[in-house]
Amino acid sequence: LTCERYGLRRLPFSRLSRDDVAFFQGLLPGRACTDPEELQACNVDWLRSVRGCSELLLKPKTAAEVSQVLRYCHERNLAVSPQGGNTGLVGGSVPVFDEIILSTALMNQIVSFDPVSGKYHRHTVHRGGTFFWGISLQQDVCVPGILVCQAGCILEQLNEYLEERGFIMPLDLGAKGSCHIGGNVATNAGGLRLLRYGSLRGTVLGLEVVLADGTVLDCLASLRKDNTGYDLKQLFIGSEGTLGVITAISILCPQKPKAVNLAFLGCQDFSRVQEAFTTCRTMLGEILSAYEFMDEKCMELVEKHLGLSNPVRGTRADNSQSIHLIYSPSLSGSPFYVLIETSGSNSTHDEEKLNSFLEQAMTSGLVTDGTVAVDDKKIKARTRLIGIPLIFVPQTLWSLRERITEALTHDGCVYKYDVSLPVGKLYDLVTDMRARLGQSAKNVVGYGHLGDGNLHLNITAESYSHSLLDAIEPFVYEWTARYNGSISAEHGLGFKKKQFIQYSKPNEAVFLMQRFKAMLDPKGILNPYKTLPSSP
Ligand code: FAD
Ligand code: 2HG
Ligand code: ZN
Repeated sequence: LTCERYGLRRLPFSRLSRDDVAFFQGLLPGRACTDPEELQACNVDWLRSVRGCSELLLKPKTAAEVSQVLRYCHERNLAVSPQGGNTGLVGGSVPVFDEIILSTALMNQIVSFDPVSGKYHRHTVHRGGTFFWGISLQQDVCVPGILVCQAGCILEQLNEYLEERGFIMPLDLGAKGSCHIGGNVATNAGGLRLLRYGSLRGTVLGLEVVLADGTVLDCLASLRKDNTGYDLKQLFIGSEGTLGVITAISILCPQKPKAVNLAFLGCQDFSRVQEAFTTCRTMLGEILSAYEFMDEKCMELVEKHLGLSNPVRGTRADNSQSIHLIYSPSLSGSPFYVLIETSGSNSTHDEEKLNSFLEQAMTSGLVTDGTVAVDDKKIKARTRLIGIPLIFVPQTLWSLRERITEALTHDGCVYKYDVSLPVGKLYDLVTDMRARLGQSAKNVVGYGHLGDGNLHLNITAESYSHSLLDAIEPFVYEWTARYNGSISAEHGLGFKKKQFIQYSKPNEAVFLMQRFKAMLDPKGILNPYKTLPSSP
C-alpha cells in the first residue's frame, strides 16, 4: 500500500536466500528471527502508517557482530533497515520492502559512567536480566558526568540509572519508555529538555559506528575538547540509519537538579503565550528548563481519549494524588495552556523567582488560570507558592503535554507535521490550516516546544483521504518555507518527508548529502528509500 501510495519501485537488491538465513543463524544463534509473528511488530511503525514485509530480524549484541552482519550484506547486496525502539514518527524505522531489520534491542549494556570528579566506586547493577558495571557517586559535583553505553539502551532506563547517581540524561521525550539512545542520536531527537541542555549535537561526545561495508569507526571519545580534524560523529547524528549503524554513544549527562518546579497556566490568546515566554525567559533566566504549549483542542483530546483532567478548569483532578483549587473560577478552560518548568540548585531562590514571575504574569493578564506542581516528598520543606493552587505530582501535569501524541492516535487517521518557525508565526500555521481545511478535517491541533520555536501541527480525520492529504501538502511545506522555517524540526525525514527536503535545503546541500551517502554506502544498502530523494 505504502509503495503504491508513493509510487515506489523496489531497488535491485538481492533477495534473501536460504543460504543467507543459514549464515545469519550461524552468526547469531537464536537471534536471527524468521518468526512471522515477531516480524509483524517490527515491520510496522508506531503510528501504524507504514508497513514493510521483511522476513528476517537480526539482534546482534556487539559492534563486532554488527560489523559481520553488514560486511556480509554489503558483499551480497542485501538491504538493511536499522531499528531502535521503533517509535519514530516519519516511517524511517521500518522496511519499505523486504529489507533485513537490524535491531539494537539486545545492545543494551552500560559501559561506564564517569561523574568526572568526586569519589566513586565500581559496582554491579541489574537491569532487564543483564549485569553490567557502573560507578556510583559519593559526593556532590557541579559538572556533568559522562555516560558510555551501547545504542540499544532504553532512554528511560538510562535516566533511572543516572538519577540513582545524582545525574540525568540531557534529553527527555514522551517515547522514553521505548526509544533507544541509538535511535535518539540517529534522529537527533529534541524533546522536552532541549531548551535547557541543548541538542544532542552538543551533548554527544563520541560515537562508535559500523559503516555499510562493516568497517567499525571508533570515535567514542569522551573528551570535552577535540579539534583533531573533521568532527565525523556529527555526520551520523540525525542521519536516520542511512550512513552507518550507531553501536555505542558517549554522552554528557547534567547533574540532577535539586529543585524542580512546574507551572501549568492558561492564556487567553497566542500573543499572551509568546509574551509570557519572553517575560519568563527574562525573569527566570538560567533556571527555566522547559516552556511547552498546547491549544485547547489538545486538552480536549487528552481529556476525551485518555481520561485526563484539565487541572485549571472547574473539574477535579485525581483526588488521591492532589489537592485541586481553582485560582480563577473559569469553567470553560483557556484557549491555550503553557507548561513552564524550572530546574535549579536552590529551592528557595527558584521559588522566589517563579513566584515573582507568576505574580507579574497574573497581574498583567498574561495568564488567567494556573496550577503549580511540586514534589510530594519535598512539600513540607517548602513555602507555598504565591496564591496559586498546588498539585503534588509533577507527572500529572507533564502527562497532559507528553501524552497528546497518544491521544491523537485515538482520534482517527493522523496527518503529522513538525516544523520550526519564528515564534511569532508559530500558531498562524494552525489557524490558516484550520480555515483551509474547514469541515474536511476532524481536528486541527497545535502544540509543541515553543521555547525552541518548534510547532507540532496535527490534523485528524475519520479515515485516510487522498484529497485531504492534497489539501494539506504541499501547502504546509510552502507555508513553512515562506517564513524560512524547517519542514522537520526534530523528527527527521525518514520515509514520509524525504521528497520535501528541498523546502528547507538548497539543491547544492541535497547534492552534497547524496555524495556523502554514495561515499559511505556505495551500494545504498543502509535504510534505502529514506531521508534523501533518490536523484539530485
Ligand atoms: P527508531 O524509531 O527505531 O528509528 C528512528 C530512525 O533512526 C530510523 O531511521 C532508524 O533506521 C534509525 N536508527 C535507529 N537506531 C539506529 C542506530 N543504532 N543506528 C543508526 N540508525 C538508527 N522525537 C523528538 O525529537 N522529540 C520528541 O519530543 C518526541 N516525542 C515523541 C513522543 C512519542 C509518544 C513518540 C511515539 C515519538 C516521539 N518522538 C519524539 C519521535 C521518536 O521517539 C524519536 O525520533 C526517537 O529518537 C526515535 O528513537 P527509536 O529508538 O524509537 O528509533
Ligand atoms: C512531542 O513533542 C513529540 O510530543 C511528538 O515530538 C509530536 O506527535 C507529535 O506531533
Ligand atoms: Zn516534539
